[in-house]
Amino acid sequence: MGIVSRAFSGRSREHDPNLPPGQYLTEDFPVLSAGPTPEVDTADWEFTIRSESGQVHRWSWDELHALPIDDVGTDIHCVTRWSKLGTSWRGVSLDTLFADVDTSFEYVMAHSYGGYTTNVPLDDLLDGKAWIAFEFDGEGLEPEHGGPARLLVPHLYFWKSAKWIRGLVMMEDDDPGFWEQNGYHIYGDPWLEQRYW
Ligand SMILES: Nc1nc2c(c(=O)[nH]1)N[C@H]1C(S)=C(S)[C@@H](COP(=O)(O)O)O[C@H]1N2
Ligand SMILES: [Mo]
Repeated sequence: MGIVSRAFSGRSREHDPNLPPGQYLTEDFPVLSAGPTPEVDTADWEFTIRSESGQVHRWSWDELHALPIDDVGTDIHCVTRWSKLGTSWRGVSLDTLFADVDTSFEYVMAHSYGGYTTNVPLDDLLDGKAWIAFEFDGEGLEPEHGGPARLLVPHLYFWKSAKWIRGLVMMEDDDPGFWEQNGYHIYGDPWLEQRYW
C-alpha cells in the first residue's frame, strides 16, 4: 500500500499542470549565483529607473516601503530545471514604479549590485507581472536569494529575476544581459522551453 501510494503521488507530481515542460518540482530553495553575494546595507540601498531622456527616478529603502506593497503568490522556474510552486513574496509592483516614467523605449536592462545584468521587454514588467521583492515566505529576503531586494519576473525563467537589484535602464533595442550573452535565450519563456540559443 505504501509503495503504491508513493508511486502514485510521484507520478501525479510529475504531471502537475503547473509544471512547465522539462521541469521537476523541488521543495527546497536552491541558490544560484554567478558570483559572490554582495553586501548591500539598506541605509545605502537605492533603486533607480533611467529613461532615454537621462531622467533618473530614484527610491531609497524607506521610499520603496512607503509605496503600496503587494502580496504575491507565484510559481518560479529555473532554467536548470527546478521549479517551486506556490511561493510567497512581498514587494512593490513595477506598475507603481513606472507610473511617472516617460519612455518610448520598449526594452529594459536590469542592473544588480555586483554587476549582474539581464534584459527584459518593458511589457513583461507591467500589468501585474513583475515586482521589486524584499520578502520571501514572510521573512526579509536572505542575501543569498537577492536581499535586500530582487527583481521578480516569475513568468520568465528565474535568471531574469535579478537578485540585488540596483536599477533599470530603458533600452531602444533588446540588448542581451549577462546570461543572454553567454548562451541563454534572449526572452526565456519556460512554457516554450526557451532555455538556450
Ligand atoms: N544578481 C544576480 N541575479 C541572479 C543571478 C545571479 O547570478 N546574480 N542568477 C539568476 C539565476 S540563473 C537564477 S536561477 C536565480 C536564482 O535565484 P535563487 O538563488 O534565489 O534561487 O537568480 C537569478 N538572478
Ligand atoms: Mo537559473
